[in-house]
Amino acid sequence: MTTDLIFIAQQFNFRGEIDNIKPMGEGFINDTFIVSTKSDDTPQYILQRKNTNIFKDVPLMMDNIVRVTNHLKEKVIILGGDVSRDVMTVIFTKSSILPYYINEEIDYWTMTEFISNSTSFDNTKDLELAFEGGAAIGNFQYLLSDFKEPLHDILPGFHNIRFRFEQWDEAVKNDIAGRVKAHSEEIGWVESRRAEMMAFWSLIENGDIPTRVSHNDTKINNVLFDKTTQKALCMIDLDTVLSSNVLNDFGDAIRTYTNTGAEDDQDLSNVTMSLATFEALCKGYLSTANPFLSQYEKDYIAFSGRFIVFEQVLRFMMDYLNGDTYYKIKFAEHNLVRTKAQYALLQSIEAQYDKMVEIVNRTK
Ligand code: ADP
Ligand code: GN1
Ligand code: MG
Repeated sequence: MTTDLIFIAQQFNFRGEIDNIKPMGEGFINDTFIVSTKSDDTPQYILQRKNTNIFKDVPLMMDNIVRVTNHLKEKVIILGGDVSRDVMTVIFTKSSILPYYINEEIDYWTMTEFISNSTSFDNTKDLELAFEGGAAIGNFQYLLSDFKEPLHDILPGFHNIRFRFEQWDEAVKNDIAGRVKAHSEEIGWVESRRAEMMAFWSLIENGDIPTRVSHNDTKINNVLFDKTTQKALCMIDLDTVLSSNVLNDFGDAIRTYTNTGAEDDQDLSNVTMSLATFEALCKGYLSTANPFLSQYEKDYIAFSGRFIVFEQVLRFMMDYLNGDTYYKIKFAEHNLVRTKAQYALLQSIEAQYDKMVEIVNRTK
């Protein structure tokens, strides 16, 4: 395994000599490794095997990422920032100058520069971090708000709830894993919210909420922070950058920043939405996003949390009904546990929704 990883890493045009390669991160989709180099003067690198079950066209995905990071770099230079730390840097292969390498097993590998002295968090109770993370999401969207080139739609229907309900209906009908009968309660959680979610979705379909470049996977460990100052540096994990809508990003931040428990907490009494964290996140986000957001977008900022957490309940439960084929699981009922924990979060958000709206109105 190690020999393979070294061989694969060596296909890329990085600086320095490899010292070691170790697994890294908690992602559910890709396999991530950190490549350390022998000298302190050369950077470390992130090597990833992309999940081709999910990302069916890695070359198109990497084309999106290269174009978006180039655009971000131009902006960072204009604004006098640090291009090596305020945006992710893609490393190309030595021989073909491609942003991916395909090995004999037809796995797709990519490399980026490890941003020096950076760290990420899997959850936060720290209000400063929530503010910083929110500001990083808004800034990412702001810097890309003038990116007008079409992006490849590499994940058709990713946050499209009409599409997700079509997949859901298939999953319930086919009942591949034979789990439908025993789980009518969880299925009911999704069904009872179908109408309100489709009503929200009509605002996207009729263009009231505009299409923009967004990240689409803004969970808290996809923001990098400076290890020393704890200031946010940039957004990473750009696989899901799409022309979509910015509410997906704020909604996923609500989902992951404000949860007082874990995404897969077995003790549901741990899982609530922290209103204080929501307020800090909202202030941070609007500090950078206010200038470009439309009134309609601002009006739905609080609802975006309900939308994305609902979608995640649906996606985890659907994967459970499908026999656990999408998300990596650590034990047999993991997707069911995740579904219940996300549903507890959804209920907590619903119960505090009026207060969330008040906070947005005070802040925007
Ligand atoms: P996954 O798709 O598995 O979530 P990520 O791209 O988010 O993979 O990487 C996993 C973790 O590795 C991140 O949460 C972060 O801690 C770290 N990481 C990834 N890319 C970088 C980078 N360019 N610089 C520093 N750390 C990184
Ligand atoms: C996946 O790749 P990762 O772990 O950051 C998923 C997200 C889900 C998230 C749930 C491409 O994110 O959409 O919200 O898990 N990514 C993809 O934790 O499906
Ligand atoms: Mg990630």
